[in-house]
Amino acid sequence: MDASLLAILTEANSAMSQASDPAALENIKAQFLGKQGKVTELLKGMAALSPEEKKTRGAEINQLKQQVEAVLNARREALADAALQVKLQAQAIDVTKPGRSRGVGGLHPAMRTLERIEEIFTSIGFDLADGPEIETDFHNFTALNTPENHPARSMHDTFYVEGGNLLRTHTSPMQVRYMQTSKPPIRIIAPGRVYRVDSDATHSPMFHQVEGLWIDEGVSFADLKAVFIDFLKTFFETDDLTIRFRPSFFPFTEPSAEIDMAFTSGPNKGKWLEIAGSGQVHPNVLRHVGIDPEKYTGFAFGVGPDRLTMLRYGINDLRLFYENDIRFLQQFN
Ligand code: 2U9
Repeated sequence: MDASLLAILTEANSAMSQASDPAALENIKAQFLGKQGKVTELLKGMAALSPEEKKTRGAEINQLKQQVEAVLNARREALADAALQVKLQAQAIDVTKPGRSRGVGGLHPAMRTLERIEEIFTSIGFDLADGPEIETDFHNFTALNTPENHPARSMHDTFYVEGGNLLRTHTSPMQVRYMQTSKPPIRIIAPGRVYRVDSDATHSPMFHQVEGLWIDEGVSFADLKAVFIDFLKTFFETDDLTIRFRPSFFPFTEPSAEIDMAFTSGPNKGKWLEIAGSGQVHPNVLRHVGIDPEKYTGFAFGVGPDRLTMLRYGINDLRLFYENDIRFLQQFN
């Protein structure tokens, strides 16, 4: 190759290596290999040469053309490679990073309390009772010695559904059903949802109850006190409680008592809180399910677990239970 051809090659090489993207490179290619490019013009200029000269000059220009093409292809590859590297860098995934956590759900505080109460009572030999939330009048009221004209039966207090049935107003009908199909000794705990026509700042139309029942020969009010006081101490994980049984009235128990509890230390020291109802099962209730009240006696109690949950966790507003605000719920995980 003579000096003028080598100069073209050097010029192409330097221009192409300075092209910073494929479009610029294609422009430069046109300057050398395009229709009016420098190499093309050289080829056109051969027309005037003799056959002998065409042979040697043609070979030289072809060599130049091949070398310019080689430089072009090398630069094309380099640019494509650089572009790929940029893209890969942008899409890079650090596989050593920990995965994105999905977050672990937790039990609602009301359910935690229900499960805790169930655990405490099953650990001392109580069985779990279950039953429907839509109940008959017999299982919800009549069997529980509730008079026909009792206000609890009114439309203002009870949700009635088609066919004369109702949404259970307490968990007692589960125990009625259990007693209908089992013989004493009966030791059961009945947790679940109950419904009442009641809705304001401190009442929800649906709330939870847990009731307990122990029927056997010679079961007395003293047994009720022993079992329930022991339950409260286990539940609150302290012996530091005072408890009083305050005389009351329920159609299904006689005698009946409400159970109040006071903390003997801490911010609530000395304050009485009503936490349960209880009593000796009324003889009429036993008769309704075919158990002889001359032979068997028993006690029953009912607690509102939502109340216990509020006490245990220091929650001051019942409505927090039903708003399902994740910031509230996450505190119990
Ligand atoms: C049978 C016989 C008797 C369960 C009882 C109470 C008293 C009571 C309330 C406590 C808080 C309801 O959720 S609450 O508002 N319960 O006062 N419950 S005795 O008596 C029974 C249950 C079943 C067969």
